[in-house]
Amino acid sequence: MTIHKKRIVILASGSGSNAQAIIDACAKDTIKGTVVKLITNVPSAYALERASNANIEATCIDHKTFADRDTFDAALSAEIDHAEPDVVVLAGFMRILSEGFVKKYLGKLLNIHPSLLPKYPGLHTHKRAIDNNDEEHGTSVHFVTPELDGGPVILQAKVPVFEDDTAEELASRVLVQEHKIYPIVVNWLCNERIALKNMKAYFDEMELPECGYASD
Ligand code: NHR
Ligand code: GAR
Repeated sequence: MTIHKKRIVILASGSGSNAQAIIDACAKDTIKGTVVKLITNVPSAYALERASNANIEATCIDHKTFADRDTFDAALSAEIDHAEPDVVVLAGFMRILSEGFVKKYLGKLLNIHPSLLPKYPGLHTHKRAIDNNDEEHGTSVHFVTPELDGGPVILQAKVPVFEDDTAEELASRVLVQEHKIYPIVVNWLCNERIALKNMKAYFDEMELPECGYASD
């Protein structure tokens, strides 16, 4: 049987180290997929260079040049659809997406969020974990639904928080884990082992618990 590689589009806003981890995993065949396009909303995002270095089509759709969120989302969606993706990956993508956009890609759209969801949806998660004296922190890969960072969790990874941690130190400890778990989950979606049904995440047809596959 021929396995058709899934077509992956990555959306990023910054450095793109998670995008790089996914690009590398595709190159090594640990993800049965091909990154066909990378799109940023920020012209200076280093993610664009990473994509061109890997001979992947890279485009910027600068949200600042659009009158409102809906026209930005429409342009973004048109650019994505051009690539005919099976999987759309948010990798450090920093714009909230409209309900219409999310519904169009429901079940194909993944995000990695730097906290142990449902803790700390939204921004500044590392600082919030430190300010609350949390002993552990981490990252969550989830299906994207219209509720911001509220979609069902597929996999999480934990890291310790040390007493004199700065937000930057904690962020880089979290990133190391992100680079490990995101390619795993992207591969699961490429292999159709995970699915979104009735806003719940399933793994091999089994409903996943609130904290995803590796919950304790
Ligand atoms: N869109 C929907 N509908 N649902 C989700 O779960 C989404 C989403 C878009 C992005 C990533 C998310 C994260 O992992 C994500 C999940 C940006 C913001 C934000 O407030 C919040 C969460 C996430 C991404 N963005 C500001 C905005 O006005 C801009 C902030 C900035 O540019 O620095 O869009 O954390
Ligand atoms: C990652 O830690 C990701 O979880 C987080 O930004 C970083 C991006 O790093 N995402 C968000 O905060 C989304 N709001 P990268 O650009 O090097 O992949």
